[in-house]
Amino acid sequence: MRQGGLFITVEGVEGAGKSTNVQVIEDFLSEKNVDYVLTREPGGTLISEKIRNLLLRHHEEDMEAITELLLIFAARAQHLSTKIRPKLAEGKLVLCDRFTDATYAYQGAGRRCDLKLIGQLENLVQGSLRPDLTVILDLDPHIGLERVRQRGQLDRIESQQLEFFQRVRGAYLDIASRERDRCLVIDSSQTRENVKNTLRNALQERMKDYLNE
Ligand code: T5A
Repeated sequence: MRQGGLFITVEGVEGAGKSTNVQVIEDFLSEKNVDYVLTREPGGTLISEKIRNLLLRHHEEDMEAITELLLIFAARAQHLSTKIRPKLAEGKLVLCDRFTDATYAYQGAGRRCDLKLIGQLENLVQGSLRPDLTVILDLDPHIGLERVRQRGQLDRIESQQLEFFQRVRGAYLDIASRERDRCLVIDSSQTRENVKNTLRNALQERMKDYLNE
């Protein structure tokens, strides 16, 4: 891994425990005295958060898949220019709750948008920037959706059918099997404590060069 700025992303289906485990990663980084910035997608800046709101709210008219895809990349372009790139350039570690793997999983596999088009937008908006490390919290969407339902009302994307989330999960696992060096898959069906310990041990191993340990 390169020294200085480091880009870590966290992914998974709904209810896989991203928020729960982003906190585990933050605790780990704080213990190691790493200077990090936490952010999220869609969102992370004033304008990108407005786009997030547009994406997650229910509307009286259906949103076209291409509209959703372009809004996500619009939010990402703003986020990259005003936050992610500047923070990486300062040498900070950027921890981002979801990034472009989510676009391949949700818009690509879920909504069946053209993967080639997603790749073109990725290159246009990101240039060569890709995450250094991606934590994929893997969970059967049956369990994930049940966890989310218990939390309250479902947003526009959470309201999709189970098959949609099965395709999303499959896409994440495909990405992980193609990019083993970048992706770290954690079984999120374990207890919170076991997920936490597995994740901490894996981070310790994957980040030892960066941490100089
Ligand atoms: N999106 C995003 C796209 O479609 N394309 C894109 O390119 C991008 C970037 C918003 C939405 O945007 C879509 C995907 C999403 O639908 P989000 O806010 O990150 O993205 O969406 P959520 O998946 O809803 O994220 P949350 O943070 O709300 O949910 P989490 O992080 O998956 O789950 P968390 O930690 O809140 O846990 C859910 C519940 O489960 C419990 C927790 O306590 C909580 O109640 N839990 C466990 N229960 C039992 N055992 C465990 N091990 C547990 N871990 C957590």
